[in-house]
Amino acid sequence: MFNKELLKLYFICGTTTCLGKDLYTVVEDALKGGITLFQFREKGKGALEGKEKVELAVKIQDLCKKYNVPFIVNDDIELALEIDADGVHVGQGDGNVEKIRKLLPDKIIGLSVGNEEELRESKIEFVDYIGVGPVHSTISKNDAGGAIGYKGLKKMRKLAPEIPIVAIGGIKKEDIKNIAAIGVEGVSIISAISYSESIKQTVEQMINEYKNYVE
Ligand code: TZP
Ligand code: MG
Repeated sequence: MFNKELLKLYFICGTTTCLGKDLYTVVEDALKGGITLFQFREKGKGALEGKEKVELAVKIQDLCKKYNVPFIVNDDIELALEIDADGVHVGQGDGNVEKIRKLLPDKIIGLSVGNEEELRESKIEFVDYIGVGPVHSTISKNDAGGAIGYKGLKKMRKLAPEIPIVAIGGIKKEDIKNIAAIGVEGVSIISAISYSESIKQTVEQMINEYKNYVE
């Protein structure tokens, strides 16, 4: 199910991180532009819960299926199991990835890793990819750790040469060629996509940025 190409342009969003726009339309526009993976991250003040959360998740999961883009659930393993999502993404505090792998043997599992210490303490052999960052400071996660910059990202690439890495945190179109040059597999983005006034075009331009990077 997982292949590292999926990380190229990984869009993350929920109803609280799209400026009050309709999440379905936001995701549809991003899919039209060519995102390679989507994460449903329904979090923070005003986030949907219970039945409403499940119903929206199913709606967006169906939409992603139409575009053949895997649908990943942030944190909520129960929801992922209930709706048979393509995978989950968890943070350092969201449980033991070895146990999560047992619950979801054939699904995509991603883990956030913020720094070298977290990398040392993580059982990355049980996950498909790690999300490394924040690379830059971010407005989208209030408990994010300190920004590691391109330098920190490079170091993490060196320390973890085998596991697929997706960079996260404050990433904009202009960062993509620099991040690709570091040799990580992709970028995951909330606001630079969800806040855009022309999401489809922004996503297309982001995909194009990879072409500006010549090895
Ligand atoms: N984890 C680390 S930074 C971050 C998450 C979920 C937020 C990324 O959002 P943005 O708007 O692309 O900085
Ligand atoms: Mg989490």
